[in-house]
Amino acid sequence: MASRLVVGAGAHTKALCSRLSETSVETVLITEDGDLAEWAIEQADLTVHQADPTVPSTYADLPEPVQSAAVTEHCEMVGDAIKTAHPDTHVVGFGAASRTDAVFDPSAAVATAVVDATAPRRRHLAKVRPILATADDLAILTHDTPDPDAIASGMALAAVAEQFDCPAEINYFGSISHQQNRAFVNLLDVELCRLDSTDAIADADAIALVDHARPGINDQLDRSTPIDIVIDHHPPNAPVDARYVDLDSDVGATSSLMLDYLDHFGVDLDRSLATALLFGQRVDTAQFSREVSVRDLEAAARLVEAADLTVLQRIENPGMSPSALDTIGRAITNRRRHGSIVTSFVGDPGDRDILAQAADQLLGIEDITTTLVYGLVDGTIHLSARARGTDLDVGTALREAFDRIGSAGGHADMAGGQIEIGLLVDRDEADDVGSIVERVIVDRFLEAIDDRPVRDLALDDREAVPSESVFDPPSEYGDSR
Ligand SMILES: [Mn+2]
Repeated sequence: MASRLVVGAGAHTKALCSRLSETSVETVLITEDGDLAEWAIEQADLTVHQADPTVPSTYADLPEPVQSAAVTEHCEMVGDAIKTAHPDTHVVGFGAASRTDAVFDPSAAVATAVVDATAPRRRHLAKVRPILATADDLAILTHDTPDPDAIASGMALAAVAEQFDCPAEINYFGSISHQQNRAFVNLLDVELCRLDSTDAIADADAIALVDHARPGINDQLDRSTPIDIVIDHHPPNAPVDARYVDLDSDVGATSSLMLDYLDHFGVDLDRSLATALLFGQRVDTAQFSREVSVRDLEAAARLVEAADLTVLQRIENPGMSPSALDTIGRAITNRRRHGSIVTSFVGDPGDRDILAQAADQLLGIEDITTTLVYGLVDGTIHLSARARGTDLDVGTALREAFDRIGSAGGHADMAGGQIEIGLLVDRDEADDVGSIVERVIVDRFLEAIDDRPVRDLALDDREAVPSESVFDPPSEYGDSR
């Protein structure tokens, strides 16, 4: 069996032995320090030879291969002695040494660790500790109809709370109906509590919002509900009020932020949590293509190692129900083209999450940059819009078109909304609901787009976008006078 040597004396060498003996390679301590040797004899995973480390004969009888050696003192002499007995051993010397294979500087490593541990982000994370350490229990609330990022973030926060012996429950309003999300919750056995009223969480000692930031906005809480913890990556539209607030829009998913908490509080990243967080990231960043940052990718690199990729594959390819396929079929058949925009009314989609998939699907049509798919469920019109390869901000377009008669908004490239049908249709027109809905929705949407809400680019970028006039025909063709 291959072995690794630790050579030296003192507390520093002792600490090193403790750490290395936890690894799978057999650790052998070579020391002249009697106290250290005595301690080492008591250790189960450690072999010790009390001998002069500076002479080759000390190493002569060690069984091959001696894979590596960490030398904490007299590096040059010890290095020579080891190399004489075992020329292939990789010798790492602490401090400067010309005859070792690699140099390790413990004080630099400690300094780096101290800098990391006291970085602004770490100092901020530490502030959630008193809340979790003193709460009797924690109600974690996702946004309505939670997406994988919200659910995974809830799971991670619950794991952190448990570290503080604070029982935590993940709650949501709305439904989990998207096939992938259902597969996610089922395959990873996620415990979630669906709420019909706010009573259940009103009793909780502490409340945390994940993947959204304000009570009553995208959840069913009263707007005045006092909130203890907020962790979110969306830029807020208004000030956020809570005892602990972590708003960080540098990342593409709340799941990326949650890995910081697991690290900081030393919570074990188990397989199902890693799989959940990776799925949360992948969905929110559209497979790492949208609003993705280095921090997301660094977190993803670690999650990939710990996650169950077979389960992730099953979650991401759950198979489509026949009725979902029918709805997408209707979205394709009923599509209406307006230049580079496609709109489609699907009637009752059965499941409103299919609207988003249909809107994605239609975006695949040649020369189409913007799609709007909408349907009617229980007297409410649900809308889903997508934009790609255009400077149009579809979230703002949807808000401008429908916010007065319902609620609508979202990102520049993906957005959604809801409108109560009663606001659009009189009772005596009830026969012709479909065509009235189509007219009102399409007219308002196209009108809002005509006002062209562009994406919020930096001013320089915005000026660089070609103006419409570039595409006008030259005047000699258009003007005959
Ligand atoms: Mn998110």
